[in-house]
Amino acid sequence: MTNPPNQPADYTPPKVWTWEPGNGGKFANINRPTAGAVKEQELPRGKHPLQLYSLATPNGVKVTVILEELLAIGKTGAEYDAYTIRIGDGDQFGSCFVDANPNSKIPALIDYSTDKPTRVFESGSILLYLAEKFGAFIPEDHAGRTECMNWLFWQMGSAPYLGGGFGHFYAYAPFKIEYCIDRFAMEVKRQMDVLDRQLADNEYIAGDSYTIADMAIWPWYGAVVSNSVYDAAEFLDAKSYTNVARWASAIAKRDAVRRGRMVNRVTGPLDKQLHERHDASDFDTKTQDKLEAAAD
Ligand SMILES: N[C@@H](CCC(=O)N[C@@H](CS)C(=O)NCC(=O)O)C(=O)O
Repeated sequence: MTNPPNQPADYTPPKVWTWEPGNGGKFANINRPTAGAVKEQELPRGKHPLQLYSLATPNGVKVTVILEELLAIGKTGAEYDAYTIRIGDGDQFGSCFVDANPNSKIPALIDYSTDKPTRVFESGSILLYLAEKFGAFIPEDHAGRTECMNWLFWQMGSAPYLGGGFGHFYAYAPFKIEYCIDRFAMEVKRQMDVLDRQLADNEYIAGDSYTIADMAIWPWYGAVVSNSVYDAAEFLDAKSYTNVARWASAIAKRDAVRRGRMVNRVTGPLDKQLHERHDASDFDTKTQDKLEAAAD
């Protein structure tokens, strides 16, 4: 293994680490070693009780998918307003966003239907909150619920190795470091194998029914097999995880998933981007825009 010129083998960490702005790779401009707001910034508020502040990253998509799924089964109380938080511009460090999520990361939800507005942050917590609030996508029996929680928490603990570990060093780091890529590729492949074995015997992650465990895991691990994150499907031999591929493609075909993926999306084809969502008809307007654009 060769060392890149700016990473000599004899690097010794100093006694006390200090921040050198710009040392964080692709996202250097938003990374910093402190928490809290850096600017006064209000959050917009729409007409529905549920207000979502997010972006269509894998963590953001989990929430728009459950909201669209809830609406699809007739839970009208799940109507929501979704606003885009542009993390590249530092919106997550605005004062009102930090009040909603002191961790300064999307997604953040505020539920105004409770006596005192309830803030909900961490995508796993939001999935659980909504599943419990509307009594859907979470098994009612204790054993089923426990299995669903097992996988929900599995995702929360595992995905940082895929995103912050593998994805960072494979796709975003300013240079390729074999040691880091090897370490995280091995772990991600192990995780894919865990899922593949589970899905060999189960239609969905936690058993026979589609639950918040699928909604949490699919945007990350489904994206590996469909090659929509890090362009690493070939490198990780993703096609060998045939059960994951079967499950991922079934979920991708769901109408609510198609809609949820569009909300707060600011990259990719324009007809797949819905920056703000306030009503189900916003998707129709989008289709209308697309037809008009095609006719031009
Ligand atoms: N564990 C958190 C992770 C959320 C997260 O990492 N969000 C990213 C986008 S996917 C973010 O907001 N990054 C902005 C930043 O780090 O400043 C969750 O699941 O909600």
